[in-house]
Order: sequence, then structure tokens, then C-alpha cells
Amino acid sequence: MLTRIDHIGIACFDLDKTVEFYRATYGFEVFHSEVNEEQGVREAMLKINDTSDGGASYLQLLEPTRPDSTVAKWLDKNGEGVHHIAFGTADVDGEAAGIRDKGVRVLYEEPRRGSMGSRITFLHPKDCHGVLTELVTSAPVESQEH
Ligand code: MC0
Repeated sequence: MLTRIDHIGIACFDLDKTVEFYRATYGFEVFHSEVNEEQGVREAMLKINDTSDGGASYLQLLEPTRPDSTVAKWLDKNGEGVHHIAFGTADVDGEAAGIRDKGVRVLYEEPRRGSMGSRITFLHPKDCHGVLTELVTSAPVESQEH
């Protein structure tokens, strides 16, 4: 079961300036930040609210770390804006398998490492009405990396 909007990923050219915009305009603070070299992003997670499944919903601000990364490529083509939406689940493996069986392309054979030690996979945007869609299982709260 998919039980929450885990995050909305927003691509930006300058992470520090974008973080400052969200702080000054809305009062959202950075809950967590990290570099994910595999994905080619530097990111900041702004926590918006806790959710009834024990998780939370975030805005995820993403700046590319290298010109050949997927986010850099997307920024070149589209400019800044909403890059993907992520649904949270307790079982990313099971959800990915079930969705693959429905004919949607799941981009990874096995989930990879996402924010704060989560396990993630992506669904192809062309199979999801133009929306790059991510599935996320958070790390257990006690082992989450902050
Ligand atoms: C590409 N397309 C998108 C899109 N990215 N459509 C909607 N939203 C996006 N974000 C469209 C393009 O416009 C193009 O359509 C078609 O998909 C093929 O794209 P491409 O630019 O030619 O590039 P590909 O095919 O090499 O790669 C697209 C693909 C890739 C979705 C497979 O971006 C990918 O693997 N994404 C998943 C990983 C990712 O995005 N990581 C960054 C976030 P046309 O009509 O022009 O053919 S990392 C993250 O979020 C982690 C850290 C986390 O949450 O914890």
C-alpha cells in the first residue's frame, strides 16, 4: 500500500538560494541535507508534516552535482521546477513488483539508496502520464541518518 506523499522533488540551479527562498517566504527549515553521488544530487529535505502512517512529507530541493546527472539534464531542458513526486510505502519491493506487473516500467531491478537511508525506486514518467514517480521506504526512525 502507498500511504503518504513522501516528498515532492524540486530541481534548482542553486540549492542554498532556493533553501533561503523557502525559509524566508514560508518559514520552512532544512530537516536534513546530504549529497547522493549515485544520483548526482545535493539535496535538502524540508519537513512539512508528519503523516498518519508514522512517516512524514517533505519538499526535496535538488541541485545537480555533475553535468551528466539526470537532474542536470532535466534542468537544461526545462529550467527549475517540480521534477518528481514520491509515494511512501512500508514495502518498496512489493509495491514495485506489483506495479511492474501492471506494465509500468520500474527503472531499477533492486531499490537503491535514497534520502536519510531510505530505499527508493522510480517509475518511468512516460508510463505515468508525464510524472516521474518515485517509491520510498524510509529507514526505521532509530536508524535514520540526519
Ligand atoms: C525525463 N523526462 C521526464 C523527466 N525526466 N518527464 C517528466 N519528469 C521528469 N523528471 C522525459 C523527457 O522529457 C523525455 O521525454 C523522456 O522522459 C526521456 O528523458 P531523457 O531526458 O531523454 O532522459 P533518459 O531517458 O536518459 O532518462 C529519463 C529517466 C531518468 C526518467 C529514465 O531521468 C531517470 O532514471 N530518473 C530517475 C532517477 C532520478 O531522476 N534521480 C534524481 C533524483 P521526451 O518526450 O522528450 O522524449 S534523486 C532522488 O530523488 C533521491 C536522492 C531521493 O529521493 O532520495
